[in-house]
Amino acid sequence: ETETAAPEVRLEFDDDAIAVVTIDRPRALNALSSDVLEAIDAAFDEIDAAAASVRGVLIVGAGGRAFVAGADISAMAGRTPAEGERMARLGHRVAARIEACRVPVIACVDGFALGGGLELALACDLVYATDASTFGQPEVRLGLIPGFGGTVRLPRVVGPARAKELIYTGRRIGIEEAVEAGLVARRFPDRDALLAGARETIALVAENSPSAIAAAKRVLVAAAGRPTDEAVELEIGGFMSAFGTDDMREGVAAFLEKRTPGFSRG
Ligand code: CO8
Repeated sequence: ETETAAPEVRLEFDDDAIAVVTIDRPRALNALSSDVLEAIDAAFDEIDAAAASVRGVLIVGAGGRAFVAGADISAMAGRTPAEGERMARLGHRVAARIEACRVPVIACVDGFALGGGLELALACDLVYATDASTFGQPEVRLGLIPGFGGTVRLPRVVGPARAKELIYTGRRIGIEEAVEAGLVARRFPDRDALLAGARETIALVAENSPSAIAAAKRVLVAAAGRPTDEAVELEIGGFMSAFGTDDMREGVAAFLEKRTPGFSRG
């Protein structure tokens, strides 16, 4: 099944119940125009509607050179602060959609992940990338600052010192440094290996309880950046709720009976 959310963003549901969101605007290195962001948002409407039959989501960039080279710079010229706010809020809405998605979302980076492109990747659960990838927050070179979560999520992932260094210098880092910084969870020699690796991870996750995965993601997202006592309460709430699920009864019974659990889908 192939559906078109918009010409520049494709959503496909493949045979492995994986939703693939392809940003296909190669002439602008897949830069995020408002239309592209709206289309990603719409793609997540469809993914959420199909939730019970979707095991995970991959976000990829078309064209072979870029994941996403940032927000669309040509659309920024001459814009007012109010328009800038609208752009940033739209970007944050997309990030919130990704974080609210019940299944894991993997950013499959092959090429440039810059500015809003890195921020899009940071909103995903995992960043997998090829050796040909480069990452950076070059906004200050344009007289801007990150507007789609870079000041918020980057320091959580790489630590405040390295985040400040990246945001203030705007320099690009390669795969080695990105892995070492904890930005990239796994590296791959090329795009095929990247996509195969991402699918393999989704398949491994899908062996587990969907309700438990969704609950773990909800707690991880909600707890990020919260004080320890609040984060701990969120975890207790999620742990407690799990005791009321069929999946918990089934998972524990299956372990004790030495058999494979049969979890409910979605
Ligand atoms: N926006 C629009 N067009 C772009 C962008 C972009 N971000 N990046 C590249 N393009 C276009 C180029 O203009 C060029 O178009 P054309 O062929 O018509 O001239 C085409 O893509 C190919 O790019 P280059 O010729 O520049 O290719 P190079 O190989 O020479 O360079 C680079 C590749 C290094 C990636 C270079 O294109 C570059 O520096 N791009 C801009 C990167 C950048 O600054 N990104 C940050 C943008 S600001 C941002 O993301 C703010 C996020 C917050 C926004 C709020 C939510 C949306």
